[in-house]
Amino acid sequence: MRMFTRSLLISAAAGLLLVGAAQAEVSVSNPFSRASAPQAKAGAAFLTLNIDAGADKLLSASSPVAERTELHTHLMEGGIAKMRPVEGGIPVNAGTPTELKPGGLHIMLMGLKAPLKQGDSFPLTLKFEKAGDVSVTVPVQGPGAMAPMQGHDHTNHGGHAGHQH
Ligand SMILES: [Cu+2]
Repeated sequence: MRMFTRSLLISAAAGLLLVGAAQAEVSVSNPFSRASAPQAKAGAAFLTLNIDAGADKLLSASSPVAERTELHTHLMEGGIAKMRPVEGGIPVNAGTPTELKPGGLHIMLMGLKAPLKQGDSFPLTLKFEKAGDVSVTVPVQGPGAMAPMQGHDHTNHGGHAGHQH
């Protein structure tokens, strides 16, 4: 009887742990990429990461469209923006969206197997420290796109900088 109670307690505790782990959910929103030039061997993917509780870390990413994928950030060096691999992953904390966007953090697609074409989309798998693998579909927008397509936004068409209505 004693033994029974004890094992019951242990499985109840294990069950709680499982529920606790499942509660922190990472969500990926607004993924987008940009069309690449025909000879370009690299592209980038941008997205927003959220977690509903606790913290996690984006460790790496992979996509069938690229031979290699790296997590990059931009740093200013002598007035010039340079890309650098992120050391130790990209943190995701509850309450603060982690934005990967042009000019900042991004997922670098290296060794593109074919040019990224506007209107196409490709799969991207993100590997998190706790959440494991999360797969998203990344739509390809125009070469100068700065944000995911909103559908009703006619003020910021990719590549039309300087065009005034
Ligand atoms: Cu980069």
